[in-house]
Amino acid sequence: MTPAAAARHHHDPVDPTLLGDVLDGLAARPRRISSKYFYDARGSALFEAITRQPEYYLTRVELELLATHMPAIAAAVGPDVHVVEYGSGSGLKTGRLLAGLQDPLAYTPVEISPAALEGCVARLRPRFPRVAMLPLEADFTRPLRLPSPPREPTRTLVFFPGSTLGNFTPAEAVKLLAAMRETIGRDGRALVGIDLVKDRAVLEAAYNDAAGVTAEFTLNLLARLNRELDADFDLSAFAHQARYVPQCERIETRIVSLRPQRVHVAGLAFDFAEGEPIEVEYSHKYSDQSFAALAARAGLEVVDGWGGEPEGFGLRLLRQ
Ligand code: AVI
Repeated sequence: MTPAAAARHHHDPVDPTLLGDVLDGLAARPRRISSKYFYDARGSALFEAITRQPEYYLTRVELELLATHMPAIAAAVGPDVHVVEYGSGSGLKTGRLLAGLQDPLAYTPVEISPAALEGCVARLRPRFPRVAMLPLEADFTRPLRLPSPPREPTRTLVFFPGSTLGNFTPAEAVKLLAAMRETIGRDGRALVGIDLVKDRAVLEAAYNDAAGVTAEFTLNLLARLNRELDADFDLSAFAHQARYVPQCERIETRIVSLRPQRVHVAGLAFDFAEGEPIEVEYSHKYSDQSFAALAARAGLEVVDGWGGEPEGFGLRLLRQ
């Protein structure tokens, strides 16, 4: 048995979806593994650490926007809403939203991970005893059947902060926004955080922090594959690379092989040339025009917004 296999508990079953996606992705050209696989326990902790890096302005600015503009957001959204959050986050942004809205009726975090859902609700329940906590274990990229609040809400408000939308390709983002449109219904709203197109140096610094936390976050994917798929990636022989591609208005993150090498995953061999990349993440950046056009493809209209060029990040309110 390899050390990686020994480190994995015997009773931990291999996730067949992860295995299939990774084998397909490594066989493809260019090689590609989805950024959704970054978030094991260590990856989630490293992401939290990224949000505290001085170069990673996204989280800081979005929290400031919520602090400054919450009264205007609350007025635009109205009272007695059912807040539905896509993902369950750290709770910091959610706390600001729930504290600032007028008598929110219910809160539904939507997550695939039951542990993350439980943690989120356990953190928020004591702070918001009057808000019904109705967690939903589901994949938010599909239309959702929402749990019913104790009373009829005025409307549903989907909250999708963090520019997580930017991690989807434009086609996937349109599908996700269309699913969101179904979920909010006729009179609902969606409050979406988007990172804005800006100076290349600022963008690249945010994804190449000086402390190396983002590099560790990216390479943790290989550590996960070593542990969960009995792979033998040598983490010192691969490097994190994040570059802004202006034609596509996105940061593209890759894991690059530093030398010719053979890697095994679940008993299969993969040969890497020196410099050969695995594409792992897109982080799309938007202008007001490009975001409005994306939303329109999903049948949604931008009706309000907070944050623009000076802040470098925006919150946008959408409706059908
Ligand atoms: C979660 N998501 C919006 C982050 C981003 O900015 O694309 C993930 C991340 N990747 C590297 N740093 C942060």
